[in-house]
Amino acid sequence: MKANWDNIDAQITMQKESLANFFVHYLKFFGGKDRYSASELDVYNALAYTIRDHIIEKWLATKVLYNKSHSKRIYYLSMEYLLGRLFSNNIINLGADKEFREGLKKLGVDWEDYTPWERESALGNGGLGRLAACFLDSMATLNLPAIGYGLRYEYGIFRQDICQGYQVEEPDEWLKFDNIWEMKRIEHTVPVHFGGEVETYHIDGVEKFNWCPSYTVLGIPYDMPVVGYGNNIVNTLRLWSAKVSEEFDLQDFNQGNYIDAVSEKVEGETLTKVLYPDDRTESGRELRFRQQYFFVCCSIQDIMRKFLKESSDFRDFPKKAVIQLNDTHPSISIAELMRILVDEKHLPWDVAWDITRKSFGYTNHTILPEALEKWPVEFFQRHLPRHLQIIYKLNQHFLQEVSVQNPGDNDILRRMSLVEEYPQKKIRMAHLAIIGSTSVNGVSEIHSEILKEQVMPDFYNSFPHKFNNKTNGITPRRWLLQANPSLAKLITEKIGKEWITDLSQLKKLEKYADDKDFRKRFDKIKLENKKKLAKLIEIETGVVVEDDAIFDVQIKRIHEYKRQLMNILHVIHLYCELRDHKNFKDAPQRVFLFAGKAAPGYYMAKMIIKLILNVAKVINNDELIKDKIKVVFIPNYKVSLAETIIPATDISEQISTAGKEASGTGNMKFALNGALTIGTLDGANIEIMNEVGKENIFTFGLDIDEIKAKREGNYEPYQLYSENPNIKKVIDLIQSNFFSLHEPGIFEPICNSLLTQDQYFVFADFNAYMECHEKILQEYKNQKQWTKKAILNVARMGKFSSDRTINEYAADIWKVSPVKPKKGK
Ligand code: CJB
Repeated sequence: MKANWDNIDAQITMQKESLANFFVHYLKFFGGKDRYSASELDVYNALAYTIRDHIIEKWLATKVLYNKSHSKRIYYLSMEYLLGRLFSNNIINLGADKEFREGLKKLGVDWEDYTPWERESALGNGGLGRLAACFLDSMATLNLPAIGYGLRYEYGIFRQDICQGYQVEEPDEWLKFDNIWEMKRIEHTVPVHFGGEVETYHIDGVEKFNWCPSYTVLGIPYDMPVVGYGNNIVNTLRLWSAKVSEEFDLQDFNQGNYIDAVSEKVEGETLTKVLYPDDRTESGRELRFRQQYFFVCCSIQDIMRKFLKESSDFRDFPKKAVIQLNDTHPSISIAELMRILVDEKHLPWDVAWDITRKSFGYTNHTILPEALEKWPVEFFQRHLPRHLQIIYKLNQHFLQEVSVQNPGDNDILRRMSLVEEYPQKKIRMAHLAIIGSTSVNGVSEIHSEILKEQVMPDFYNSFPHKFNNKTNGITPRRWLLQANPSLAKLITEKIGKEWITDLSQLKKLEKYADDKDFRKRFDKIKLENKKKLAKLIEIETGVVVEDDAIFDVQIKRIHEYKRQLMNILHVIHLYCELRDHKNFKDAPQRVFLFAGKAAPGYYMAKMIIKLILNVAKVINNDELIKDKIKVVFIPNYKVSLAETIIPATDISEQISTAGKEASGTGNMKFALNGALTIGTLDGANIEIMNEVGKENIFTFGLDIDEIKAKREGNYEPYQLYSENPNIKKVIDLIQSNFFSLHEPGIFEPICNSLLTQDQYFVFADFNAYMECHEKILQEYKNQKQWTKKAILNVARMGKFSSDRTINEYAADIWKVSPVKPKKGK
C-alpha cells in the first residue's frame, strides 16, 4: 500500500486542550511511568518531549520553506556553543508559555518547577561560545537560512568544585541522561581521513595529487533545533560525534590485531570526548588539532552535499553558501575546501582559490598573542600531509604577490608568511584565515581598530576592503525576557512587546526614568531578584547576605587581564578601611560576588580563586566589621547561574586592562538588566558608554594609548607599591599571611608577579579604581538618581541586541536576506 502523504503531512498543531494528553502519553509510553513511579526527572522528560513535538512540526516546515526558496545558506562554524538550558527558552520562543501553563493546570503540573532537571548544555568556555549561542537565536528569529556546525563533546566544560579553597575539576556528564533536544542523523554520517601520504600522478601532463590516508574516523551528526522567537522558524545546530568505522575495526580484528583494533577505536572516538577547557593557549595540543580537522572535514562535506542538491557548477558555490569562521579554530576549512575542489573535483587551482576566497568570512575574537593559533608543521605532516602541501602552495602564490607590491622588502615577506620559521616551524592560522576570506571582522569598534592598526597592519594595508567591524550583541530573549520576567513584563506593559524583536524600542522607556511610580516598580523588581540571589548564595556557599545589600558582581572566566585580582585587592582595601575607621553607621552592606572558571593548567588564575576564597573566609567571619562587606565566590559558573545573578546586580565589574578585552558581552547583559557599569575604556564598554551617556556609567583607569605608553616606557610597579600607602597596606597584609595563616607563603607568586612585573597594570589603575568606587558609593546613596540611571541604561541598550549584529553580518558580509513564507500560506 502506498503511503498517503497528504494525510501524513497534516500538521498536529499545538492546542491547549491536547497538551495534557501528550504529556500523559510520553510519561506512560516513553517513560513507562505512572503516578506511583514517576520521578521529577520523568515529569521533566515528558514535558520536554511534549514541547519537542511542536518544535518538530515547525522544524520540518522550515526545511521545506528554505528548500523552496533556493536561498543562499549561512554556515556558522564554531568549535564552541554555550547554549545553557533549552527547555524554557524553547517554550518562550515558541510563544507557548501561557498555553503550556494553562494546558497542564488540570494535572497540577507547572512546567517552571521542572526546569532544574534539565542538564545544561555547556559546550564552550566563555564569551566566544555564548556569542555563538546568541547568534543562533538571532539567526532563527530573523528568518535567516542558517545552520550552525559544531562538535558534540561527550564532556562539556568541566564542573568546578571548590575543595579547601582550591578549584577542582570534575567531568561534566551532560549526556548521562537522554538529551531530548538532539536527533541522531545516522544517514548523514561522513568519513574523515587522517595521516598517510600523498601520491603524485599526471593527467594530460597536469600534476595531480592523491592523498592515501592511514586511518578513517566517522562523523555522526546530531541535530538540535534552534527555535526562532515568534516566527515559526526552527533552524538547525548540527553537532558531530566521532566514531570509528566498524568495517575498519573488523579488518584488523580478523587479522588477529585485537589490541591494535581496540586502541585505534578508542583513539578515534576520543576525538569528540572532551572540550578543551582553555581557550587561550595552543601549545602542543595535537588532539585539539585533530579535533579541528575532524570538525571542519565533517562540516565541509555536509555543506558540499547540500550544495550539490542545488547545482553541479562549483562556480556557483559562493552564490549558494557562505561560511563564517568563529575565530581561527575552524580555519583549516580553507585548505580543506581547496583540497576538495582541486583534488576531488579537478578544478584548476586559480578557479578553486577564487571560489574559496569568496565563500569564507573570518571573525577575530582576541588579540592576546598567546591565543593566536599557530600549528606546528609536524602536526600537519603527521595528520594532514596534503593540506600542508596546499598551504605551502597558497603561501608561495601569496608571497609572490606581496613581493611584487613591496619589491626588495624581505621583512614584510617574513611577517606576512603563512609559515613562521623560528623557533619552530608553524602555520599561522590567522594569516590563512585572512587570505582565504572575503571579510575579516573584529567584535567591537576599538578591537577592530586595534586589529587593523596594531595586530595585522600589513594585511590591512594589502586588503583594506576586507577589514570591518561587527560589534557583538546578546539575545534579548534569553537575557531579558527569560532571565528577568518581571522586568520584561513591566517593560511590555509600558511600551508593548515589540522590544523583544526590536530592542531599539527600549528607547521609549526613557521617559519613565522621571516617573516615580515606574521607578518604584523597577526598584521592587530589583529587590525581588536580589532576594532570589541571596537565597542562591546561601544554598551554594553557606554565606548569608542581606536582601537589600549592594550587589557588586564580577562573573566571567578567571584571567589576569580581566583583573579579578584588582577587584579583590580593592575589597581588602575596603576591609582595612572598615577595621581602621570603624565608621560604618548607616552604610549599606556591600556584597562582592565573584564566579568563574580557571583553565585547569593556568596556575595564576587558580591562585586568584584561592585568594578570593581565603579573603572571603576572613572578611565574612570578622565580627569587627559588622557584616558591612561580604565576599562570595559561587562555584561552577554557568549560563543558568548568570541568569539568576545578572538581574539582581547593582554594579557590573568590567575592569579589564584597556586593549585586552576584545568586546565583552557580560557587560551588555548587566546594563540591559539595569546594573550600572564600573569599567575601563576597553572593548564594548566604550560603545556602551557612548549609548548610555557618560553620566550613566562609571569609567576609570588608563586608556589604550596610556597603557601602550606605560608598556613601552619603563613601568615600575614596585615604585607604585612603595609610594602608594593603599597598595602597600594591601600587599603587606597578604604577604603577612593574614589570609593564609595555615598555608604561609601561598600567595607569594601573586604578590611577586605584581611587584616585579604587573603585566596587566593593576597597580597603575588601583587608585583610579578606588576613587571610582568611592564615587559609586556616594551616588548609590541617592536612590532616586541611581534608579533613574539604571532605567536609562536599560532604555539605551537597544544597539546591543544580537539581532542588530546579525543583521549587519547578513547585509554586509553574507549578503543573505530573510526567508519568509509567502503571504496566505
Ligand atoms: N573570546 O571567549 C573567547 N575565547 C577566545 O578564544 C577568544 C575570545 C571572547 O570572545 C567574546 C565574543 O566575541 C568577546 O566578547 C571577548 O572579549 C573575548 O575574550
